[in-house]
Amino acid sequence: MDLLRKTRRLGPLALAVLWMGCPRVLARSDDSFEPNDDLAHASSLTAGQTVKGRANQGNADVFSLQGVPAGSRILFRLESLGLENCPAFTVTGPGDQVLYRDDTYRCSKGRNSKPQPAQSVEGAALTVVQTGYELRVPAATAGTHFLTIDEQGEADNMFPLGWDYQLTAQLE
Ligand SMILES: [Ca+2]
Ligand SMILES: [Ca+2]
Repeated sequence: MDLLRKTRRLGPLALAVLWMGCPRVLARSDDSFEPNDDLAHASSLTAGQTVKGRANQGNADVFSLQGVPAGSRILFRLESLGLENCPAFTVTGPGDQVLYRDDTYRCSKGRNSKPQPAQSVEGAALTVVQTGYELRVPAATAGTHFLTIDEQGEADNMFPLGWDYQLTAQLE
C-alpha cells in the first residue's frame, strides 16, 4: 500500500523527468566534422573527394572549398544516404557574398517537399536528381567558397530531423 502511494506520488515526477530527458535521448548522434556550424568553423573540402556527413535540424553543416579560380563553376553533388531528406542550401563566396540560397521550408511526410531558391546569382541552380541534388554556382571572384547545409523540419515535428548525405565538390 505504501509503495503504491509512493508510486502514485512519484508518477508525474518520473513522467516529467522522462519527458525532459527524451529529446536528448532520442537526439541523433552527429558526424565527425562537428562543430562546423558557421563559416568560421567550416570543414575543408578537397575538390573531387567525397565526404559523408549528417545534418541535424538546428545544427547547420558548413564546408569550405579553398582556392577556387575566378571564372570557374563549382558543382556540389549531394547524395542522400538516408533519414529525412529535407535540406536547404546556401553557397557563400568571398566577401560573404551569397551566391545561392534556398528559402526556408517545411517538409511533410508523404509529400515531395523540395528546396526552392530564394536568392541566386546568374547561372546558379539547384537540380533535384534521383540520388539527391546537384548545386551549380559560378565563381566570379577567386577564393574560398562555402556550402551550408541546413536541415529543415516538419510543421510539428517533436524531435529534430536529420539527413545523412554524401558530398563531393568539383570544379567545372
Ligand atoms: Ca553535422
Ligand atoms: Ca554542424
